[in-house]
Amino acid sequence: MIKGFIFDLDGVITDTAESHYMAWKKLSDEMGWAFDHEVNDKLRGISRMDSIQVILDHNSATLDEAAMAQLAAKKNDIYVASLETMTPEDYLPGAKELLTHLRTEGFSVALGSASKNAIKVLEQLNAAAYFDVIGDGNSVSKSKPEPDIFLHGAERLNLQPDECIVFEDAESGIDAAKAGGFHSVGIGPKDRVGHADLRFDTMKEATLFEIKSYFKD
Ligand code: B16
Ligand code: MG
Repeated sequence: MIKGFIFDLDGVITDTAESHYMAWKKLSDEMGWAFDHEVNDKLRGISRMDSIQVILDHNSATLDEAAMAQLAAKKNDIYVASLETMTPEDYLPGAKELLTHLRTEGFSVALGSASKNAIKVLEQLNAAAYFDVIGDGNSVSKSKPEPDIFLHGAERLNLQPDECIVFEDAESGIDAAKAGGFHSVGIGPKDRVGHADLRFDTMKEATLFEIKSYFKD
């Protein structure tokens, strides 16, 4: 029986992918690295340090750990500054409605984000009250596709993985949900999240009615 929901943040509750893109693009331009939306899509759901490694690999470049950390911090400063303009108007269509519905129906709800800026994003959206548990990039050391962030959420909600549905927009996020024994809902195209139990193109279609009809018993 489904008792809880665990939500990814970026790409499910709000669309920060473009803000991450702008920040990585600025850094890449300064460094003379190639970076485009196709590479940016590979960064969905993965940690900041894994992200810079993907960009380096794309450019056949190498840097030592300290230099990578320094550049990742620089990118983060640009990204965090861009979050200042985010407001409670910036939920993805349908996300706030679903979170509200889950609250009125008494489901347990956790956040399971790879982002170390998740609290800041929730503050900007005024979304903290929708979550019983907040799991973010500071909560676990192994990032998606490892299931740790979702297992952390389920444990804190006092639920078993098979009592929870994970919502994710990243291929690595659905992999993580499956590895942990969770039910999964993918938000986005088939070639990215087609391996989820249930998939919607956008959060707008992901109503509690649709979800309940699919996961009944
Ligand atoms: P930060 P999610 C992820 O958030 C993003 O999808 C991913 O692009 C980003 O690299 C990662 O957070 C780390 O973010 O640099 O803010 O710690 O989708 O897991 O909510
Ligand atoms: Mg995401």
